[in-house]
Amino acid sequence: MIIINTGSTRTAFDDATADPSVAHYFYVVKAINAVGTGAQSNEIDLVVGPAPVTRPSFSCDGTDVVIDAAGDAHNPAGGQGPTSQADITAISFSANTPATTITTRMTLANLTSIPSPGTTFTTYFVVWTSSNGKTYATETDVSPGPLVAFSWGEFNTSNNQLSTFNSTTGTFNQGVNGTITVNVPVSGVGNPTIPITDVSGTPAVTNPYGLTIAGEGAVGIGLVFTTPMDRAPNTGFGQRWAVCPPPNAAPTAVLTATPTSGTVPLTVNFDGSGSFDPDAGDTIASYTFDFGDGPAPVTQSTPTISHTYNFTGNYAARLTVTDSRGLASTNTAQVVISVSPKK
Ligand SMILES: [Ca+2]
Ligand SMILES: [Ca+2]
Repeated sequence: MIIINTGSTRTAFDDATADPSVAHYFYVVKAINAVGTGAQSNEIDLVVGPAPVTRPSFSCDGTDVVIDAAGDAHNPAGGQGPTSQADITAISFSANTPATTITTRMTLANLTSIPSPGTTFTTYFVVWTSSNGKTYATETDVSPGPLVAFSWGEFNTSNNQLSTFNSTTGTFNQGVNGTITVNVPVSGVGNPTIPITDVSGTPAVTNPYGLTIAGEGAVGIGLVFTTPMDRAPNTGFGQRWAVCPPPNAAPTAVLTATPTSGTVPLTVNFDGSGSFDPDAGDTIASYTFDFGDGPAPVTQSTPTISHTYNFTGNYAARLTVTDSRGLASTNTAQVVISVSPKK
């Protein structure tokens, strides 16, 4: 079938009509001009895969708040050879209990102290904005030996360098999926509350990302390449941490109707305002009324509605509700409306 005639010169097409339950789509294209229609192209088979998983905007445990593909690091010196020592795949945040130390953890595709050819050292940054609005980073400088130095401080995003510098402790764990951890005192980054329970509040970590940057010469006095070897994620930022909202209990739907019986046509006023949610801070966001006599259910944000029954019979009118975090009631409130023939 023809799914689109673009009507103009186009070299790309986004097929928004694809059904995810269909495993294969086969496409051909034909060019059309004033002279006529050309022969069709070769056929291509596009395999439909699962939809990408949508990650929530925040994380409670801080594990892999940033994820990034392996195989996307490059050597700014132009040398041939491994770049996997600078290839970020994930970044996590954690804290001790009670929270006095934040630990950043960067995972690398294949971590080693041997820099990529043409460079002499590699610097690993984990960057984030704290609850005080300031941008901080941990920095790990690695050169062969291994010589490893851990530090943290405020971070200048215009030159990708720490603007305040504090030495600290950390770990350097080489190998496939190797990790670098760096410890930061909570008191040094504005004493954020860890965790917060308000998903709209400002947590300890907002806009996290990672950078790996190569250098030439000695660490600290050598040349630093301006183009990172890798950024994770490639654009944008990872999840906020640590946001741990309390468990969400379902709301309870309660329905009343006035009157509940009468002669046709019978107009009934329904009221769901007795519905409630047990969680502090949660409200009832929507009310779905099903009048039981055929029309589609009505969903609205207000608790009252009237409906006219035009035929005799007994109708089960039902109400379900949804709370402000999107959770539906597990019960269905029901009132039976008895509509009798006109006298
Ligand atoms: Ca990467
Ligand atoms: Ca709730």
